Amino acid sequence: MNTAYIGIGSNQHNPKYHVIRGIREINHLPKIDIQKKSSLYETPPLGPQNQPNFINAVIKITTSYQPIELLAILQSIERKHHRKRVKKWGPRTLDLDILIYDDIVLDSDILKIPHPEIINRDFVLIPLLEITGYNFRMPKFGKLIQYV
Ligand code: PH2
Ligand code: MG
Ligand code: MG
Repeated sequence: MNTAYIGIGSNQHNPKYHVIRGIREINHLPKIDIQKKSSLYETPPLGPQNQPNFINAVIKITTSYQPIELLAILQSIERKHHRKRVKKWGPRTLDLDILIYDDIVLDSDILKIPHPEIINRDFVLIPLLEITGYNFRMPKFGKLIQYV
């Protein structure tokens, strides 16, 4: 079994609803079990400012899907939420990003693991650390904050 962390975001049409529904849909998948859920955070948009605030969260899952399969499954859930890929960093009904997958470091065109922006985004880091604890060692980036 593999462990992964998924970042969830929405800022369209009742974003809290999309985040909660998205988590529920992930939990219903046969090869995924949700282990932990962060709180839901309301966050100001990164990127274009003329869009609503986001609701963000992170979940920890165990799964027997391999990373590329997991990506395809998550994209199929995004599509169910009528996610349209219109504009980079623009508004979205549901965004499901693989943040971390075991200790894998992957740098392909369609998928980069760990997500390259994790350490630059408070709306990812804060919910991630809420569920991992501050002693979490992140693949590639190393230990975020070391206890002394
Ligand atoms: N996602 C983006 C662009 N900007 N801003 C916030 N606050 N939260 C997000 O999830 C987010 C964003 C593209 O994926
Ligand atoms: Mg994203
Ligand atoms: Mg995405």
